[in-house]
Amino acid sequence: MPEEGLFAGEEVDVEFRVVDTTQKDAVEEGFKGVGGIEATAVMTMPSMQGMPEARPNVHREGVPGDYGIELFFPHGGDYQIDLTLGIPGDTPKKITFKVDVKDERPATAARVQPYQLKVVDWPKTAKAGTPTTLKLQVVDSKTGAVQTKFDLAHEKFFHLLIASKDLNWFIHEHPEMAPDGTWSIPITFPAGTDYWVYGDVAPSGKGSRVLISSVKVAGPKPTWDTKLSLSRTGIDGNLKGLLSTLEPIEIGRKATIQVKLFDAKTGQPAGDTVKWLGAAGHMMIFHQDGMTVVHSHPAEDEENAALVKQGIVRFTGRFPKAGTYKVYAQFDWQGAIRTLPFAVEVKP
Ligand SMILES: [Cu+2]
Repeated sequence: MPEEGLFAGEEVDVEFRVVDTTQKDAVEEGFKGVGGIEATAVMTMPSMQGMPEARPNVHREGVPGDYGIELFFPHGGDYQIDLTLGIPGDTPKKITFKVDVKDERPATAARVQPYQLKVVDWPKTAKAGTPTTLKLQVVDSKTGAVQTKFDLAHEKFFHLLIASKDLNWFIHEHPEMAPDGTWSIPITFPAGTDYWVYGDVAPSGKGSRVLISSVKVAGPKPTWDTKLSLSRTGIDGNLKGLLSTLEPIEIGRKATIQVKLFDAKTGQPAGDTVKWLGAAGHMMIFHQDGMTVVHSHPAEDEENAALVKQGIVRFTGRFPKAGTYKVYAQFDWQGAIRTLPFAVEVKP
């Protein structure tokens, strides 16, 4: 492992050695390295249910017995790597490693990610209030090839999130892909401003990640409040939510974020939300700079299922750095998707 540890947003080679404990090495101290192994690796995040697995490449190093796994961590947290070792003349062996990954290093923010989200054919004349088509491609940064194979995450291949740069306007859509890898969706932007475009995708075998791009739209300025004001109450239609954290938020630590739902008309707890896209709720957390995004879902266990029936939905989130975060929580309630906006501050 690199001495300084593992960080999100960087490609890293983690090495491992396989030895035969029945044979001493002739030259060096220790046991003899086992060469010629066919190894496969699967990387998952046990705390992020529903996240597609990554199948990182494993290669042989120069010394028999030494191997390297090519890893990329989309964000910080606890990862699990399951190795299956095909050993010549022996039965396959399974080995599990757990690794702790720190959040992105600020200095590497400009580093090229393995994949990029590209807006294609964006009309310079794109205007608020006029229907337009947003076209996107996921491009392999090294080869420039357009990615056409994706893994499903929460029932969709592509979760498109768009937010105004002030973060106070937000949509969550699912575009369609043409065979050449171009994703498109008809959209009418509400105001003339800059928008962040986020693609939450899992290129096949590479795991989930949020890729970021942006578009500029002409036209009249936003009519909504463009100030990012703190708020722990969110409302959409008659669904009202109160946001709280079960423990003080610590930068880079897992935090349980609770949303208590109410019917705003009756004041009664809203325990009648139903699953949408395979989860009791979806939560998108955006740092004020727009560049750090966390997509979170409630854990699928009996305790949470019982809480949901009382109108209490608990998400696990992570706040990688200090600042104000805009939070959107989405629920399927009484026949419509409700989007509740919140904003919380995370102190240094
Ligand atoms: Cu989605």
